[in-house]
Amino acid sequence: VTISDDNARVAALLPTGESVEVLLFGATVLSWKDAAGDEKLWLSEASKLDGSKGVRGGIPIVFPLFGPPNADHPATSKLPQHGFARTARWEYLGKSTSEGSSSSVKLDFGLSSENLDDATRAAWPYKFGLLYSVTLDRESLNTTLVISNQGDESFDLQTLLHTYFRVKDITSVRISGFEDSSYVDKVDGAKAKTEASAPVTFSGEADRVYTPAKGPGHPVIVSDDGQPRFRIVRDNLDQVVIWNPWADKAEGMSDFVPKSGYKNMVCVEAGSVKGWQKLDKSDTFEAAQTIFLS
Ligand code: TA6
Repeated sequence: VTISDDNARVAALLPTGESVEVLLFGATVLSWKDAAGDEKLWLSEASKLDGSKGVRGGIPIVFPLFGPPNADHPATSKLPQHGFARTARWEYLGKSTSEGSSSSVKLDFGLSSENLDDATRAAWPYKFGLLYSVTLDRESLNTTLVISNQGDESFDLQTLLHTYFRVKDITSVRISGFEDSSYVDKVDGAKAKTEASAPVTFSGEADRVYTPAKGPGHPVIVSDDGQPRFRIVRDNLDQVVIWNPWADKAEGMSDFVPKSGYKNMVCVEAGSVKGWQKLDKSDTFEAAQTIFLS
């Protein structure tokens, strides 16, 4: 495990060559490479890496709300879109490793109320703790988030892992796992729809919130160029958001570079974003995704 000179990033490398890199702002996974050095995640060349904005790429953590703040949910209505976890500076808590034929490394990160600035604490005055573990092995990357209520008051939460996958060609991407599943189509006026049995394909902007009918244990498979590339298994994350901004929306995002990058990325985001999870005093909510290389 190496820690960058400016104390901004933590990187880990397995003896077999796989690697992962995490930015302390947001505990954002910036890079995940296989043994051949091939990058699995997309990262904009103009991403802000100083906490002034969420990273445009990698795996930003969404907490405690998904999407824009809304007066309908007063407790989170003063927070920025997707919450504060993706911009706050997390603490690196250490690593654990297992060696041998199934070598792996786990990096732990923490964020709690005490780490937040005064303005954020005023906007969302709850006492909480987040423990985020990033585990790399030869075939997969697991990210596990444990959310605990450390105060006396209950709070509501939504959370999501906003994973930007790197793909060769968005027009050849197929995503399966949503058979007969209901979804909300944000590009089409937030209409409620049901997916047919065919895999999801892309020919324009897509922004959909699926609730996969077969539950979180049933994998979502991302294929690219005719090959299955990623298999995503979820734990306690009942929704999957699919997002690609396409050309016009990419043009409008100052931190999205190159502008043609929408052809090489697709966001497949495991989350708990329908309604709210209520966390009572001393309770915890644990959620995870494991991405296997297919
Ligand atoms: O997860 C999809 C989404 O909520 C989209 O609606 C889109 O706006 C995207 O996330 C990026 O949001 P951001 O706040 O990072 O610009």
